[in-house]
Amino acid sequence: VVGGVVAPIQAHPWVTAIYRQRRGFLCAGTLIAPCWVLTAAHCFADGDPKLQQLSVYLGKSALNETDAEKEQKFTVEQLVIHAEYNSGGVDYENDIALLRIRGSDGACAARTDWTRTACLPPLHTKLPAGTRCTVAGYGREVDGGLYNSQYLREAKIQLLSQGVCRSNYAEKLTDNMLCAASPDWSRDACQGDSGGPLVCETGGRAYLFGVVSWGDGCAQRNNPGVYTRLTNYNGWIGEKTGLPSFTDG
Ligand code: 4AZ
Repeated sequence: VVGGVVAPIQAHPWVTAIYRQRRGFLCAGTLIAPCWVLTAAHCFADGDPKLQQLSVYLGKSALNETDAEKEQKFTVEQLVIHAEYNSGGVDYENDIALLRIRGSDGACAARTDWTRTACLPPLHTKLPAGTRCTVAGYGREVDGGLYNSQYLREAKIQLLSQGVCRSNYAEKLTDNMLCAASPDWSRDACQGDSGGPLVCETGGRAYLFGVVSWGDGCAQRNNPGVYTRLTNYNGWIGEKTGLPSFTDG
């Protein structure tokens, strides 16, 4: 996150850190049900990883520190990458994937002070441009930086209209994507934040509206951050998880 501030995991208790054996931190994700983490399909773009190579952590405020009291660790039982990822010749189209997680005791995530599920928006929710949102992640603090942030960070940004975003990105932007930026272009998601949450407030409650997906650089004028538009995927998430609550709103 560029232009953000350090945030304790309690402030974003659904944030998930996904690691790949021997490569270290891979991507962020968001816990949407005790057994299910939502992330970006492009995290797995360089070939399907062996599931045994993945590990998933909840309750992590710092990437390179272990706090056993707060953390929960999981293996991945199932990886579901959207079948139409990158379809129609459009990069990052349907940039969404699900991980089914399992603890060493066979259980899924337990709710604690540091871990809870994020809510998906009610069906047919539409948010106006200017809606206030927060992006969180462990990614780069500067555009082109070499290292991820040691600590989880957050930045307040706002939704852009699809028309304005299209004037920036033209055909690269589809209706399955949404754009957000800060009015002065100083705050944005960046490399390493992929898969993490964009949470926006509507009706006095916060919902998961986006998955960090792509953008032209980070915090560059007229290059907003682009997110997978989750309101288009209630049906897909319901179908893949078998949890009817997502489809029924
Ligand atoms: C990336 O490389 C990436 N500014 C993620 C988000 C953004 C740019 C790049 C948005 O994963």
